[in-house]
Amino acid sequence: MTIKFTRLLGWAMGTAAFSMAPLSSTVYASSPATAKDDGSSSMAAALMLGDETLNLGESATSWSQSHTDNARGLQPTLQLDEDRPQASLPITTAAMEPAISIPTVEFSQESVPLSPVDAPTEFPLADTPALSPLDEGIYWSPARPDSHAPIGVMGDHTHGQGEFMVSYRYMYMDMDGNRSGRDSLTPDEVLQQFPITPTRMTMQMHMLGAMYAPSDTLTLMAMVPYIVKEMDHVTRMGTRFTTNSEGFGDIKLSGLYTVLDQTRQRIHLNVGVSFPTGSIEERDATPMGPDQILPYPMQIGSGTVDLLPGITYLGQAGDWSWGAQAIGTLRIGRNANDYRLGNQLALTTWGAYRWSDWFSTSLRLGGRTWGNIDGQDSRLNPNLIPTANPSIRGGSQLDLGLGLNFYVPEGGWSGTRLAVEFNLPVYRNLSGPQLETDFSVIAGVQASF
Ligand SMILES: [Cu+2]
Repeated sequence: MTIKFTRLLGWAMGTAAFSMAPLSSTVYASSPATAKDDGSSSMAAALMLGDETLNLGESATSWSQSHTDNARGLQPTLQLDEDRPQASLPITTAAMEPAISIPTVEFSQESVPLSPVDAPTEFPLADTPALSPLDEGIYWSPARPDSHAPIGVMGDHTHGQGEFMVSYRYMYMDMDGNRSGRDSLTPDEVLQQFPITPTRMTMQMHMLGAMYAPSDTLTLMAMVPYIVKEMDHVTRMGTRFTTNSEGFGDIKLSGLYTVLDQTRQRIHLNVGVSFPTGSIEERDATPMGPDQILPYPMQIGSGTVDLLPGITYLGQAGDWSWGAQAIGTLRIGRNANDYRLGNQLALTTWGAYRWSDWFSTSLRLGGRTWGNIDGQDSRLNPNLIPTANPSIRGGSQLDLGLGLNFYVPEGGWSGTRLAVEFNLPVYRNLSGPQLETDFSVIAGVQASF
């Protein structure tokens, strides 16, 4: 059997109409077919998707090879019949159902254009796992500096099957001065209501994170925080004092489950649980005595098992990307000290621009609303200091965040990320007197394997 194709064969597949953006695809033989010693023949084929060329590899007489590790997850099969110049190249992808299929064509020494094939207008997730494209194309791309949300957003992205990621974040939060409702309060104004007032608090958090994807649709995430708190106070008598606490906080485990991956957009569900590993027994010296139980904001953990349900949306177009996330914190029961911190709802949305393949900037709006404390630690006197009063702990805040994301696109450190985000409040409405957050900075490094 000998089949000789002495020139390239151009196969035009026509235009595929996708639901978001038109995309044209062309499959062509990228090398002449040649006869092999064992009597089979082979040729190489390539697929053009939009502006890109994807090498499908070299094929034998009857050849089928999985390419799920390449950019599109294509599984082409090229067959050259033995006695006549005929080939078929059905192309299936795991995320396309039905598959785009190029019909069997007869071709000769001349180029043979194919008649246009109707592509499906949408790509529902098939039974097979979603793809993890390594490059730009019809799917959302993880290989961009802006494919991770601003570093202050957690659980923003998923991973391809078998991928590991470790991360370290450092967060610094500065709370200077008190507020009630939308109005600032001076220390003297707070001292008219309470004998002691906090004047300033700082919180630092070191957070270690790990992610692992057992499949393309499920990513598991663990986060372990180490928290350092410091609070300055003044009393009616003019005495100033500072309390400190630090330790490992509540460990969070989450599953991120992809429910949509099409036309360069993704949606995943966040299902998380926070475990009460952080201390609610922090003590320090105060004017009341040398080893006093500290008020609620100085404790390290919540003391309760907290559910963290959420949903995350991501999109990309050209050099722009965007996203949004809603995450709730639902606390279950009461802790060992007979209280429960307020539930919380965090909503955030961001836009990012990719200036190069290694650098992007982002602007983010982050809103948060949280409730008062239910119950109370009987060792704390709610009339002594606002931070010990469970009924003035709730509030709402809106922050504007400016983020920088750096990404190593290739080489030995490929996939490593460095990011920083500065957040400034644009709206604060606190049940108070309560310390107000004036700014926060988050920096992080992430490495994938
Ligand atoms: Cu990750």
